Amino acid sequence: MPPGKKETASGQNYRPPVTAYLGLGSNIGDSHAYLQRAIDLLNAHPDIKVERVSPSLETEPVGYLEQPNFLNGVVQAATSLTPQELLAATQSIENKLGRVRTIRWGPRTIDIDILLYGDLILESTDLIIPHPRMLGRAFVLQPLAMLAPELRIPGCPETVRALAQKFQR
Ligand code: X6L
Ligand code: MG
Ligand code: MG
Repeated sequence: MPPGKKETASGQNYRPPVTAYLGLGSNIGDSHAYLQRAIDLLNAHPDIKVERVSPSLETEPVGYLEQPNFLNGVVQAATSLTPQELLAATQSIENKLGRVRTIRWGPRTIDIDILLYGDLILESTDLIIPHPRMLGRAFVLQPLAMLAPELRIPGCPETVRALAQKFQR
């Protein structure tokens, strides 16, 4: 039986929901509206239940600097999807909301990143969990700390609150 799958007393297989954290970012158009539409589309998926949403924070661009400020937020969701299925779902929502990939690290209507998937560590070619850039990024850690300050990232001894505090000034 694949990891995560369970068998019930009646012999049926099912996948117990996992708590996942998703990072949202937008810096084109009405970013508040894009974040909200992404949250609504995530929750409309039959196998994703949005449980909590962080405040949205305006953040300065990182990586590629000549672009507008971002609006960033984090969503806590319960999902019975596998990580790969969740990635397909988030990419489909990005496409639905007009995401076009031109400049690397450039402006986007919406970006949905899988930050955490339970306590899973996954390093496949197209999907790395925990998200490889999340530990050093205030635009991820600050909204995540507002949702789950006591959370620990797999492989990292500090709480999310402690990691986020390094960016307070
Ligand atoms: C050196 C090399 C220093 C690369 C930084 C950092 C690259 C972050 C990409 C980097 C580097 C990224 C957002 C953003 C992006 C966002 C804000 C990325 C991907 N996404 N800035 N920059 N919010 N504020 O969501 O995260 S591009
Ligand atoms: Mg991103
Ligand atoms: Mg992304």
